[in-house]
Amino acid sequence: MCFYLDGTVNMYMRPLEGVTVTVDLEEMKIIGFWDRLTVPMPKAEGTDYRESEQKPPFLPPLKKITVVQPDGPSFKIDGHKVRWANWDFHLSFDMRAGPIISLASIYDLEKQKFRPVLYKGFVSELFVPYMDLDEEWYYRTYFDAGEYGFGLCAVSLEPMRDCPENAVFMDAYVVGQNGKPVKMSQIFCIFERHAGDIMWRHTETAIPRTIVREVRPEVSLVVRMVSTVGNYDYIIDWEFKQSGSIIATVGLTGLLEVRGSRYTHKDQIDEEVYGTLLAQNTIGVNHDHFLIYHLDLDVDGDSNSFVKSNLKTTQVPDHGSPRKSYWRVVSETAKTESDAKIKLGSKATELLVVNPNKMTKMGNHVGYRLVPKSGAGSLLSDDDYSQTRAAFTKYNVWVTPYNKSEKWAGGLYVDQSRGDDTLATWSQRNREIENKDIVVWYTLGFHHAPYQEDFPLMPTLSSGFELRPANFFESNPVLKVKPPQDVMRLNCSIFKVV
Ligand SMILES: [Cu+2]
Repeated sequence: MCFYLDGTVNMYMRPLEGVTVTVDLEEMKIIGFWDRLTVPMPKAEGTDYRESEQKPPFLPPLKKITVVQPDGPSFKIDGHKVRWANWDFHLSFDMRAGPIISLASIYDLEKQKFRPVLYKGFVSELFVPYMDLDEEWYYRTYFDAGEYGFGLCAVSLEPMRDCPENAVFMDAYVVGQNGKPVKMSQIFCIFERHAGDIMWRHTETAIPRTIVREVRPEVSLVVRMVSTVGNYDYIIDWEFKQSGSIIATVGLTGLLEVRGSRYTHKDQIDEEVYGTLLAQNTIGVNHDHFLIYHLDLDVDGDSNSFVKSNLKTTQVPDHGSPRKSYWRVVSETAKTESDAKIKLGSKATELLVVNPNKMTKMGNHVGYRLVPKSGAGSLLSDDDYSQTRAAFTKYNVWVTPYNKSEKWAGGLYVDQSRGDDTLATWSQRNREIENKDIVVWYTLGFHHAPYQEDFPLMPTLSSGFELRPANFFESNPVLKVKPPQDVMRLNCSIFKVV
């Protein structure tokens, strides 16, 4: 393929469509040329490029600079307001939801202003049903936010262990049983993450006698809370990237809920035990963890639409091309709530929230994509009592018009609820959601069939989703990020094994 190179090495962004050159790589000669828009050309004269062997690139030696962030944190906290890099958002604490991220907006260098992205985001409910029918187990279908208080179960974070050395901690306050405020210390930590990942890179090896390499390391900001709801520890992270992405991650660790058993070996088991024999007389019971996030996106304004972009396989008629098939994007704007109920995994779909009133210079609607990391949904039947109460797990994605009373997906009063005030019941009204202030509800699920390594305390298992700009910026917003000073990271050997 041919690319326009004049003055740049960024060849792949400047293709010359329709021009094809055939090169014999053994001979290193051009043996054919075709411009499909004009009359086919005869074979070109061969040109020998062998003399143009590349020389190794010159790379300066790494400088070693000790101490991470010697001048203190790179972000500012003013009350609930957090300001870091190109992001600006509020962080608050809720007894039921834990962290609430609101008014998140990102600075657009080209437009020279902050543009809104996420009006409000939080964990609305958790549902943890166990798959054991025994009398003392069948009712274990926990709603960790509505029944226990996901925020109320938050625990103090340990510096240097739960959060890295550059973290700043924030306290939270709850209402005590006597109505007085009670301080919960070190509930949030906020830190800049240098995870060793790559923000973007390219090595251009196709230019004769030259190697061009540009790399930018990823640096992001993380807000973390840990909620220990009984046996389980949930690590809740909200991560902001300079590229415009917001990544929500939940890590599961802590202790399984296990049942005692007479069995000491799998061969002895001759009945349904609802789980895995993890150790002698110990069965880890099968269960799920579902977290539903309330995501009130305001993509460049509060009037938004939800778009499903389906990737459809298209068959090519005979002789149309040597290829027989390709896929194309077929977009569909959801008109009402029923159009936006999605079970992930059934087909290739891109999920977008767009602002139909704002376009890029190229004419694309500005938007944000919801990129899920897993698509687990409830496997329980609709007439199962616990499933009726947690009907929000029926779909991974729901979209509703904003309604201030619709905050808690399992209902306002969850204890002994009957499922008559859930996201699923509100959504039955099938309200219009096009070009409105909409809320996306995303159900993140884990099916947890325990394994022996989960015993006695399970290593963290994570999942999450990404809210990623989709034609929100005119081009890559982090292209002009400067390469940072080389930084030597903290030496792990200071953590001694005892
Ligand atoms: Cu689990």
